[in-house]
Amino acid sequence: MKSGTVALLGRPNVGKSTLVNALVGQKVAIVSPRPQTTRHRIVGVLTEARGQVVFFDLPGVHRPLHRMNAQMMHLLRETVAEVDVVVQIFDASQPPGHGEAFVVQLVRQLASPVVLVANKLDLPASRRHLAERLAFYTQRHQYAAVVAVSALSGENLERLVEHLFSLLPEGEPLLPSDVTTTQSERFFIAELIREALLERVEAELPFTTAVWVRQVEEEEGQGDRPLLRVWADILVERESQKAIVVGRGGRMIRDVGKAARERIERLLGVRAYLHLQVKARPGWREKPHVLAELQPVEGVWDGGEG
Ligand SMILES: Nc1nc2c(ncn2[C@@H]2O[C@H](COP(=O)(O)OP(=O)(O)OP(=O)(O)O)[C@@H](O)[C@H]2O)c(=O)[nH]1
Ligand SMILES: [Mg+2]
Repeated sequence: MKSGTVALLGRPNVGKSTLVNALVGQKVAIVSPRPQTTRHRIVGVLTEARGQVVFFDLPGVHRPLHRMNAQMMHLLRETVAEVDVVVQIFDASQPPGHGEAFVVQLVRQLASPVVLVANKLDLPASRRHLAERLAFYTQRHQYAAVVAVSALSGENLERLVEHLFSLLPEGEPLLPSDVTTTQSERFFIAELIREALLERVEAELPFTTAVWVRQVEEEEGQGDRPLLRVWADILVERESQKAIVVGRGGRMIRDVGKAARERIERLLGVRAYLHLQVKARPGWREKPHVLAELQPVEGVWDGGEG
């Protein structure tokens, strides 16, 4: 049996979380078209007859301008240094720039094998420029393997998994075979609310909002679907942003709540009531106690149903 850890490293928005979800075969990480969607280390587990891969989805590599972002980059560096294999992923539909060169600098400092993944192969711009964009990386680092995939369509993912299993050490599974993620249900609920929010807000709001689940109460529901009552705060930086998130006549917050509730119900196999409140917390991204509250509490969890 093969067993080990794999970290996903790359710029924001290249498709790390989409790829982890596709490889695990279940949504464990939220995805959005906004950069810096992932703010923590999210565990996704793939268990097969040939072994187990524990994936660490990570924030995208970016220049940190706030304490929160510095913590994100610290976690990222720490994680890539300790895993068995690193998957360096880039968006093949975009020309490489300084950011991509910086990611290469990071992997050049690592002792572990690095698999280079060109993602978004389904986009015509990726196919057109694939060879030259791969060369940008392969001229700068010796990769253990190179694969072009589409995390969205699933193209070539099996090849990537083959490479990963071949690079992982022999060993027994690290986690029980039915576990797909280790984040607590409460953290995942906060993330699903944030995902619904990220789809609906623009400009600086994706960066200045956070979701904190204050309380979850479980009651007996109908059939085998328990009823979850969730009280959550959406934090923003300023009163003016609060007005945007609430929306005219409360429209925006209602839409966010509805979308989040549907996802929570589908993914956790529950019925849910959400009580959302928007609160202005100036400077929350700099405050250690707020950042500590937003950490994913690890609790081994099999990822529910969907
Ligand atoms: N066309 C296409 N889009 C993709 C693919 N993979 C991801 N995307 C899209 O790219 C955007 C970013 O995807 P994420 O998975 O959130 O990217 P990420 O690297 O995790 O981003 P951060 O968490 O912000 O670092 C989303 O709109 C995805 O739907 C792909 O293979 N093809
Ligand atoms: Mg992500």
